[in-house]
Amino acid sequence: MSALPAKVDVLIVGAGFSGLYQLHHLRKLGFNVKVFEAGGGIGGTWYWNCYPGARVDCDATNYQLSIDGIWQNWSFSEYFPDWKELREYFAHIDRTLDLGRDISLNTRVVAAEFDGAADEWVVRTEKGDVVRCRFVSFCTGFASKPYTPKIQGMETFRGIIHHTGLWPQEGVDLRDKRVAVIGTGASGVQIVQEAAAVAQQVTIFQRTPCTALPMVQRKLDADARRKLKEGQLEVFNCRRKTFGGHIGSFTDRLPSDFSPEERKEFYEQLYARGGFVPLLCGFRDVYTDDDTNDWAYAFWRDTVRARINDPWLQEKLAPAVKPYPFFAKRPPLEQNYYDVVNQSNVSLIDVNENEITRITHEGIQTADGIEHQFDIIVLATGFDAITGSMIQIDIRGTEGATIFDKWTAFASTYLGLMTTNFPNLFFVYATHGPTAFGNGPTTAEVQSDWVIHCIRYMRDHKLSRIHPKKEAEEEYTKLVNDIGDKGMWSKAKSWYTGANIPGKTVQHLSFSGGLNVYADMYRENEEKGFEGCEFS
Ligand code: N01
Repeated sequence: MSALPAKVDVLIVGAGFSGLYQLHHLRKLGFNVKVFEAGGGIGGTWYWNCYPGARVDCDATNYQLSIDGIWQNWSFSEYFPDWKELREYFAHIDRTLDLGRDISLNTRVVAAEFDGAADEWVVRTEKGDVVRCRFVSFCTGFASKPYTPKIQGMETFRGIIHHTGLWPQEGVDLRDKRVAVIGTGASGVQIVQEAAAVAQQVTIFQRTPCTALPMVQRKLDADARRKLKEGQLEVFNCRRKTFGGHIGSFTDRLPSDFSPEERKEFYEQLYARGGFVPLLCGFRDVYTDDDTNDWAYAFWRDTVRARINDPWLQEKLAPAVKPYPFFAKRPPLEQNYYDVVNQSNVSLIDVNENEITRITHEGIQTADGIEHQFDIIVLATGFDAITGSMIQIDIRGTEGATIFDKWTAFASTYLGLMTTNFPNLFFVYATHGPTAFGNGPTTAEVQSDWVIHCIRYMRDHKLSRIHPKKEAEEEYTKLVNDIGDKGMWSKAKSWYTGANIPGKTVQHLSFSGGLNVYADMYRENEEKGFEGCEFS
């Protein structure tokens, strides 16, 4: 681990895709850069989320950085790689670019305060180290603050209890254990699939059914890898021009272009391709038209129900009445979730009918008075997403107020990259970026490019402070909210809007107009000399 310096040009917080990309490019430009990473390894989310079954829901060709020298010498073995292989990929990046010498692991940033007299940030770590920097860039991701619901008695449980986002690095053996999984988002679905194969018993505690789509996992043999490699540059060139930052975008097709039979056949083909992109992009108006959305849900529901034996379970997992607009919550990708629920060692408790009243020494007690005994309780309960990653840090700007004070009631940003009263502070893959709707590496690159170019511009023009104008921030924030209101996301309670966290303001936290539109907008901004910002 590197010794901490007293002063650097740029301090990056977080060693995931964004942090590594910025470190590499800023270092190449001659800046003195350090990365502080809270985890004991690099990889961001793939360091923390090492629970059994954790794997990415974007395909391997899109889920990588476009840095020259990295992609040419790397091939994934599966189309949707798991956390272990993703960690190997990050180790490859580290080795190839020799990044480690500028990364301090186990170094959690807890506070940052702007020193207006020096135009510098004073950053503090949990261990009490203090570092000064001209620029601070938060690459803390959208999911670095796990959410654990307050359940009475949690501390009294004598077995093993962990949140999926804080899974022990040494792992937890699920074999022959009685396992409870609370939560049925992507994390819950993934761990249930693994546990069902080896555990004595798995009990799913479900509050809202997810609408999981088939992953259609594929092993990539030498031939498949060669073909993907041949098309890789094309993927990098095209993905920034798509809505979600991955290949596959909305078409102009409408359901009315098809007869009912053709429409079903068309959707069956898309469904069979796997992943959420084909189905999401099948009809242009699935996000905006109620009839299209209802039809898409009904297709999904009937397809899933056909795999589930028990009628009660069918209704729990794929209800007759659409629980929320299809795609208004991010659909997990499943490999055999709707099959393993038929197994005799898997059961489901609907916490709406039979709520969790407390955690006991032995397990979980429900409202019907039954104490369900477990060896392991998995909290797959999600994250205080997007804003949470930054507002958990005591970041104080020119007025002395914190980011928490500023964003708690109403988040406002300029281009999802900066916010007023916090000069020389950048954030990416975070508040008001294309975050929830954008492929991670693409979003990281697109937004980081603006940050890198801005820092270079300031050096070239001998500027020491950048600050977004209030009117520019108001205008961009209005845009985020106006576009967000046109979609269906507010009709579901999810991390997209903060509705998954009790007491959190429900608002649009991501730019939902598409990564392509976002990229055009910020490019224009850059070409106009970072219009919307004041420099000194
Ligand atoms: O979290 P989630 P996640 N009692 O918020 C339930 C990415 N990711 O970690 O829906 C009972 O989706 C909650 O119920 P409800 C991916 O982008 C990706 O699974 O609020 N249940 C919900 O079912 C994903 O979208 C992968 O009613 C409670 C669940 O917990 C994002 O991270 C893998 C509860 C939380 O689901 C988050 O996914 C993993 C309570 N008190 C994650 N409180 C990949 O595949 C909450 N819940 C890449």
